[in-house]
Amino acid sequence: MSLDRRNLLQRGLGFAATLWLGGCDQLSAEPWLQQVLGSAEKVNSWLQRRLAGPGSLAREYTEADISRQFKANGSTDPDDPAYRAMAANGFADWRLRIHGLIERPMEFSLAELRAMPARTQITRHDCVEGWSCIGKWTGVPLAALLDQVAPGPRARFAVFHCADRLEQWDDNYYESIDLGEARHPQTILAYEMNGRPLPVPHGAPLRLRVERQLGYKMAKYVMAIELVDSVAHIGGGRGGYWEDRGYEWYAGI
Ligand SMILES: Nc1nc2c(c(=O)[nH]1)N[C@H]1C(S)=C(S)[C@@H](COP(=O)(O)O)O[C@H]1N2
Ligand SMILES: [Mo]
Repeated sequence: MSLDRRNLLQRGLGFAATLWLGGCDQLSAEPWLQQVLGSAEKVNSWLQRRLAGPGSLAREYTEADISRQFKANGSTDPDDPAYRAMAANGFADWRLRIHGLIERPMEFSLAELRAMPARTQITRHDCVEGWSCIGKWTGVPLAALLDQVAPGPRARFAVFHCADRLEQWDDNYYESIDLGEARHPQTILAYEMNGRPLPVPHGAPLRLRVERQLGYKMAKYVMAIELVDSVAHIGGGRGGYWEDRGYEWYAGI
């Protein structure tokens, strides 16, 4: 993918890309870079969907590439009282609820998710604001959960409902992906980061990883997954918290 945003940056902005890969450098102060990212993004969302193919894998890295510090962004400490109570108790009472257009609505405790076959991947998280960090994620492939709940024939999207709301807005964070992306092998619900239980700033106890897309797709503090035929009736109707505020729904990198 020669027009991939990563390649574009690495070729055209070699020095910046080096910094970028080394840690979590803040490049958003550069207006010209934001322009490059903005226009590349439009090309990419078009290209990615047509050329990359449903099974293409995001690049995976080695242990040596893991960022020493991984920036936490957006909500970092939800103030919802029910969430706070669960966090205080090590999430022993937390349950992931899966509902909507499925044959078997189910709930999963953290222990049940941890007992399922896991996948670990070291990937780069790219935030639309212009920073990246590399981290190691372990969790349950979403495909395995879908197999258990059995989506019905009308189900097209998985919607992730989160525990947090950002200060200035009224609705809780939410995100959605289509079922093709949901069944992609690198789409996992992660409960570990860098070999430790997922910390609260990064979305404890469970966060989505959708490795071919930008950071805002990767819902943290996931409480429920709803299978729907359309996202029109959820939130502002554009499929996600930031999508309702103008970002692209397909946030291909
Ligand atoms: N629930 C929830 N998920 C979220 C956010 C948020 O504010 N709330 N921010 C998003 C954005 S913009 C990014 S870049 C990543 C940040 O993940 P991190 O804190 O692990 O870096 O989470 C995404 N998922
Ligand atoms: Mo982000």
